[in-house]
Amino acid sequence: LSLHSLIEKGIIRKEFIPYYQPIINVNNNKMYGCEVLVRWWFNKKELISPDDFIPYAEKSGLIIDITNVLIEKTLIQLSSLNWKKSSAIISINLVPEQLENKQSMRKVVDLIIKSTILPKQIAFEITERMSFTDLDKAASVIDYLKAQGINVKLDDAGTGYGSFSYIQNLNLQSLKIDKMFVDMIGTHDHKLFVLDSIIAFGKKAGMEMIAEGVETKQQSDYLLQHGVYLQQGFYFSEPLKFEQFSRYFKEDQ
Ligand code: G
Ligand code: G
Ligand code: G
Ligand code: NA
Ligand code: MN
Repeated sequence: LSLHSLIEKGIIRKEFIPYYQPIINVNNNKMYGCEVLVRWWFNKKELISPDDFIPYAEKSGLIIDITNVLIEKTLIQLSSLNWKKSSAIISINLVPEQLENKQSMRKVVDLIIKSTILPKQIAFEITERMSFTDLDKAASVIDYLKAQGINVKLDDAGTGYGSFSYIQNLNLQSLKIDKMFVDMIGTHDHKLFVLDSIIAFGKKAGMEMIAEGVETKQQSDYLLQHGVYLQQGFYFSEPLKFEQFSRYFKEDQ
């Protein structure tokens, strides 16, 4: 069987499951929210990492159905935690192609509205690693989401296609600072001017900033000193399966 048909089968059998990585507000050590990261529970017996199927899923367009399964499960699982009572954000990855497709985004918005999770508790992360084919279309879908109360974050900021033009043309709420730049703290300090510039840029743009891939106290402290208090990474927690994440969530409340 080809990867294509295996993924199709996985979609029908809903084998794609969410893992959750906490995002911490270092100012008060409370959870700001979480990022949803997909895993493939293949044949219900083997856990497959996204690196082994996301690139193909993105190329083939199968990512759209995978994400729909993922969102459906996420809404069910997090509703069961009475998530609505918290003010935490649920951040979901989308590829540019998905965001350009208003009809498919409408379906996702309908799922959210029907759930007990509030639209303002949902955010979409849109990666800069891939380019939009139609920036105007993307801009109009982002405005539609905004009108519903859903925010959009620029993921992998600084690594890909034209962050400056994205930010000029799209109504984005947050910048997720890529791990690549965080990695320089304490290892390549002479390169920190890049990270510092991204932070200065985000501040000027009035955007919320989230640092990704934070692995050490030194990195966390540096980011906090420079005003980036929303942080995500192994220093705080790995992506957790639902059972573990629900314990984490309850302790945080
Ligand atoms: O979870 P992990 O760090 O192993 O993810 C590896 C890669 O897969 C990352 O680049 C991440 O952005 C991507 N990824 C994880 N979950 C999703 C998803 O639901 N949708 C998309 N498009 N990418 C995802
Ligand atoms: O949503 P669904 O019930 O189809 O998800 C499959 C089940 O398998 C979930 O309950 C999920 O928590 C569980 N699961 C996911 N990954 C693993 C794993 O690595 N090992 C085991 N034993 N169960 C897992
Ligand atoms: O592309 P995106 O930023 O959405 O993907 C996040 C990826 O980074 C996931 O695969 C997640 O498991 C991984 N990740 C999250 N925190 C850390 C970290 O502190 N260190 C490393 N090496 N990877 C991380
Ligand atoms: Na992401
Ligand atoms: Mn990211």
